[in-house]
Amino acid sequence: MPKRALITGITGQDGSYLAELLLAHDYEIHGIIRRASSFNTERLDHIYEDPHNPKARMVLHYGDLSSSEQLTSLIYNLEPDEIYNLGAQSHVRVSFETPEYTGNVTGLGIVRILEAVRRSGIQTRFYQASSSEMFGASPPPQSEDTHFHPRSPYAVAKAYAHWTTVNYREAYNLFLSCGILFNHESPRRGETFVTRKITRALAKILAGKQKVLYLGNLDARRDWGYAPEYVEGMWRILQQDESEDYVLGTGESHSVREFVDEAFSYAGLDWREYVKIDYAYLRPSEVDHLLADASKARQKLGWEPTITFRQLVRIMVDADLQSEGISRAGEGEAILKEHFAEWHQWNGAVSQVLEGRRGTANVG
Ligand code: NAP
Ligand code: G4F
Repeated sequence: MPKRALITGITGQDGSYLAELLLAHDYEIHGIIRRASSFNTERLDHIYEDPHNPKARMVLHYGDLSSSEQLTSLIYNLEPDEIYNLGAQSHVRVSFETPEYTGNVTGLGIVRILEAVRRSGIQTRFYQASSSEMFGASPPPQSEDTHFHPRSPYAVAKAYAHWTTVNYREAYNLFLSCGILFNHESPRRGETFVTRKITRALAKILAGKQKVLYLGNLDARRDWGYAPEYVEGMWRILQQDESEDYVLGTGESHSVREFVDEAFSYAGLDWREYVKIDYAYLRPSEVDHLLADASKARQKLGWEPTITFRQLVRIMVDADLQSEGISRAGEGEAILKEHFAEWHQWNGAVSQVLEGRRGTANVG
């Protein structure tokens, strides 16, 4: 019997990569998607199978983390072997504008899932997408033992969800694990996170569609890795004998300025001619420096990211150049070939997603 997984946030960056990885491991996947007035399954369309096909291994269901109704019935009816809670209002800057909504979805959503797990009595393994943002003002490097000092409504909500997961594990002896993941990026990264904002703007500048890139704090430092390697880490966390929490990150940090410089110079431009500061992008309270100490994941999971900062930038720039119809410098494709097995090559992972059969992967 194939394993059955339930994924919240399947339409997001990580959800789409995780779905691909689990399909490659022969899972049956159930994903929860939000009802929207326009299509929101762009990242999944390339792996979508018509549900009329009895062999379809990915099924999508409408639901929302702000309401128990569908979460509870899916957990009772599907009895998944594994549940990955990736759904969230995940944008830090936006959480300052929508703190109550962020608390409800990113924080309280976990209780709706864990109550259903506990009350149903099913045997399942649960993964919570915790975040390095929870470390906030705590100085680097940050590990599983580092004190949380959250600096945004998003981070506060994630800390609530994290401790709720730990509490349910201790109180009810359930298999519940948290991955405390540092920033991970890809061509599928949401367009308003800084890395993707930079690589997209660069491509548009080269295409003659944009003149200026407005950014906020260039001094912030992040530990940026490549998202497909992180979903492999999530999966490994749930394959362990014991449920525990793990930090995943590269152990190397760079400033936003360094990211801009690396991207623009790869495309042969001087970023200083295009980037301007817009104070609207500054945050009421900032996280200055995130840097992972992922030694526990290395030792216990055998997990170690292989894509370097330089390679990550090249993959992302190449993908955005391709989506603007500009011939890419070309290192991105070779990097994927060198680092990944069949499930993650340029054609399937990037080109097919860019071609986008927008909206085929919809229920209803
Ligand atoms: P993402 O691209 O923003 O995806 C978020 C997902 O959550 C989307 O599928 C979104 O659906 C869904 N969602 C939002 N509100 C929801 C709601 N009310 N009910 C149900 N689903 C909802 O985020 P990501 O980068 O893939 O990250 C995955 C998870 O890891 C998130 O929980 C994030 O906070 C966490 N995390 C991410 C990073 C990172 O660097 N990427 C690091 C640490 C932790 P729509 O497509 O409809 O918007
Ligand atoms: O790309 P960002 O918006 O990511 P941030 O805030 O680090 O959060 C991401 O990573 C977390 C893990 O640590 C996740 F939990 C979370 O869900 C999300 O995926 O901003 C990165 C840095 C910040 O310091 C920000 O102030 O870039 C700085 N920045 C400078 N200019 C900007 C901009 N960020 C954005 N989004 N837009 C700018 O124009």
